[in-house]
Amino acid sequence: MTNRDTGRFAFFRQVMADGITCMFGNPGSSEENLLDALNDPAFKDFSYYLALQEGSVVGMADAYARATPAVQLPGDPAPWRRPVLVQLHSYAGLANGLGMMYLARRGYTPMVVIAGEAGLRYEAMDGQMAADLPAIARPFVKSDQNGPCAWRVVDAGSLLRLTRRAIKTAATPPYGPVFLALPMDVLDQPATEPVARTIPVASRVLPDRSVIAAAARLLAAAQHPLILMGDGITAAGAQDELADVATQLGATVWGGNDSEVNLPVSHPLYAGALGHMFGEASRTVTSAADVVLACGTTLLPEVFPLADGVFAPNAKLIHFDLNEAEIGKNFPTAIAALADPKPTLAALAQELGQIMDAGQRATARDRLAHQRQAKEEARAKARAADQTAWQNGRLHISQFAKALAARLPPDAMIFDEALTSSPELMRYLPQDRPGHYFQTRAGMLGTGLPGAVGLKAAYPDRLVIGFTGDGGGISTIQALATAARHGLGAKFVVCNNRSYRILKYNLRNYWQALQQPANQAFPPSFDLDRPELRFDKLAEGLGVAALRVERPDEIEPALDRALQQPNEPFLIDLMLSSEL
Ligand SMILES: Cc1ncc(C[n+]2csc(CCOP(=O)(O)OP(=O)(O)O)c2C)c(N)n1
Repeated sequence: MTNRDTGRFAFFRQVMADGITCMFGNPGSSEENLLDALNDPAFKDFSYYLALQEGSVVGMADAYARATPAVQLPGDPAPWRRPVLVQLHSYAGLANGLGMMYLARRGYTPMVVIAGEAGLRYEAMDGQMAADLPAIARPFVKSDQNGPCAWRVVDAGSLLRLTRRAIKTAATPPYGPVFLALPMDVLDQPATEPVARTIPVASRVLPDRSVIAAAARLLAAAQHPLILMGDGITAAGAQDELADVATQLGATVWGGNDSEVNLPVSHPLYAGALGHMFGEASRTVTSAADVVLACGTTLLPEVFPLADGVFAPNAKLIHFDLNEAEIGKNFPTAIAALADPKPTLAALAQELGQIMDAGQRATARDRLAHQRQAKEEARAKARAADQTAWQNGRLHISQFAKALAARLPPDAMIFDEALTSSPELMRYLPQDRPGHYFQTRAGMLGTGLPGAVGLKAAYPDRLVIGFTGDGGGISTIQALATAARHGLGAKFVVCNNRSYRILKYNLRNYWQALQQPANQAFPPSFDLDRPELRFDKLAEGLGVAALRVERPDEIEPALDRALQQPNEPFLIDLMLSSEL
């Protein structure tokens, strides 16, 4: 038996046979035999993206997987989304990566995380770094009917079986991260299993016609229909079907866990995301409806949700989702069905087309016209306010956004962790094409810089721009070194307001709820002005050229410089006001 017949080589043969071509990681001694195998010429087409802290490793991998479409390779019965492969080091690397794994779980990212262990033979010794890795990973991985999907390979005869199980589970909707612990001595044993192709479970689930018909009847008769949607729409590729249902009903569409382009932002019926913080803020929208169609979303994902009074007392809730756990989780439903949004919304649109009468259609058209006008007016007002802000001669984020928008090619990709700067930025930047705009999600800080690197790894030929706040940027600043090392020419913009500004907004809300004055002092820990964070200098220290922009007249030259070399990563440190 040659060395190449051992598990550490077989592992990569298996993942490559499944069409996985790269891995994001940060190495340690307990993965050394696995990484050593990668030097084999057989794996020369397999890329290892090194990131210098695990938050960055998993953040990059998450964005890479979000941007990577389903593909059909020879032998596949249908296209499917390959999970992204992540390698972390023992408990130490795994623990550092857990926050971003939570992001991947909430965001339904197909992801296989592996970590090495010194070896089963040391089991009784409790040596340095000994830890129950699957137990650490369990709360952060996808669960199936058998429980949380975190496993440990203890026998060489099941290495590929478990590798395939991990790939299949991560890649079967609803997607999510799974974990596999790989002890070194198991990987050093001969692999006895043949490589066999993995196939995820086909799950284009369409409910019975009677269920669709009942939902269509409720929606057609609604006076105030509302659609709540989330990233389950993008996971199913159901944007067109959603637009069709919304348009027929003239129903406004709001995002729940909405961080992808689930409906083009310019669609007249798209009203925005409900927001991630306060159920009280969402209630104005949710309680005004008499029939609510929820599809591909959690209800509701705020940090401080409302337990009661979310929906009107007699409102009817219809919930279609591929994640059974989300359906009827918090609120009673009138119709609840395990359903893939794409065929289900297509069937619903067809049914509505047949049953809506002339009066219902006319009312739906009125609703649409009214919503279109309200949206256009709000947008014009916001843009006018931006113009006024430009008069005072100070750098304003919307000025930068407008200048950048004028230069973006149609296939540019944007990763948005601009947080409090995001609304002004996104008034000008496109968010209409699925797969071209990605927002941060799940409350994990530091997704912006690694997010841009992950997108650029997935699409090296496209212009990728990642926005972050200074708080987010500093927490995963090492991502820049990955861009420099691997020649990933992503462009980074730090919206530097020298504060954790969102925490100030949220605390002000809290004061308001307690009827306290709004002009109190904020905790000093919300400020990032001491020491001054020089992102331009930090970037240069990590191998990325950078410029600081402090005045409006510096915007155009900075953009000229940033966009000059497509393959060169570049950072703009945008000095914004810290005012609320
Ligand atoms: C890992 C992690 N640490 C802390 C937080 C809490 N937190 C959420 S937003 C935020 C501040 C973000 O500041 P910044 O990125 O500068 O954006 P800004 O609010 O100024 O727009 C913090 C500290 C978090 N969500 N995750």
